[in-house]
Amino acid sequence: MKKEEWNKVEEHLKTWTLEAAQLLKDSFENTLTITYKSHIADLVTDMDKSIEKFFINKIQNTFPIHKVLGEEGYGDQVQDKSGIIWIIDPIDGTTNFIHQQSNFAISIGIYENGEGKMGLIYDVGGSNLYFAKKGEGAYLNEKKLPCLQEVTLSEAVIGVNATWAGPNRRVNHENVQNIVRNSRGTRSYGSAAIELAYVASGKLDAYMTMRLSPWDFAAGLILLNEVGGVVTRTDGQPVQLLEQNSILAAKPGLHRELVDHLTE
Ligand code: 2AM
Ligand code: CA
Ligand code: CA
Ligand code: CA
Repeated sequence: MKKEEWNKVEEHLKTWTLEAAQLLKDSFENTLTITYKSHIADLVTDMDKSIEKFFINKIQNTFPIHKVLGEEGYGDQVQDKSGIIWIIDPIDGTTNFIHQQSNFAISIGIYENGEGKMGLIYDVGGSNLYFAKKGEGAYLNEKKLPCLQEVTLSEAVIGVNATWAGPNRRVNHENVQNIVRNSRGTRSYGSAAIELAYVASGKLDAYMTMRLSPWDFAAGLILLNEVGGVVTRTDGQPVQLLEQNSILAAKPGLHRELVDHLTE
């Protein structure tokens, strides 16, 4: 797609996001309808569904040939990476949205033939817009984000979910405990998109998590790419865009150190 067309996408993407964010803020006044998906900690509200439909409706009317892959399943059955695909998480951090009304985000990554072109993460409660365009850098609101500098584990603050610290079937938890002990500190925010945006903006030095879906990481990958962040699976292998992946996002140098610990 040509540059002018991408400019049009950017303009709409930002306008629609601010409209959707207002709908989310307005919903705090109303009673949410909450249901379970796969288990009791996997929640979905009527707002997750209506915000996804809001974006799909706008995209289909404005860019009819673009495809949409959304968490709540109202988009297209995307089988391959061809063409332009909007990968949408209408609310990332639904538990936070329900319990705290903060630390939840709208996350949208736009890919062309599998290549990340535009990523947006909007921290609705904090009114912070993280935005990146391939080759043009990443921004937090109006401020351009600097390239990430190398850091060692002993100086690093790492985003990690507490379930990792005990026995689990995915990683050797003793390796995770070594990382936790040898780091400066750990944090857990409950929104993968915000945690990836925090790595891109330097608030976290790394973020690692066991299993994310495309809509959780699609935007974050594009942001991190623009600031020199390294993102792989926790074993160091490349992330597959349309699959579930473990995710390890980190500053250069630290990423290598973390993979070494995790694969020990
Ligand atoms: P979600 O809120 O969009 O579902 C913390 O739960 C983080 O992990 C959130 O970013 C959440 O995204 C994501 N996540 C991914 N799969 C999940 C699942 N099955 N249950 C709960 N959270 C999940
Ligand atoms: Ca969910
Ligand atoms: Ca999510
Ligand atoms: Ca979601």
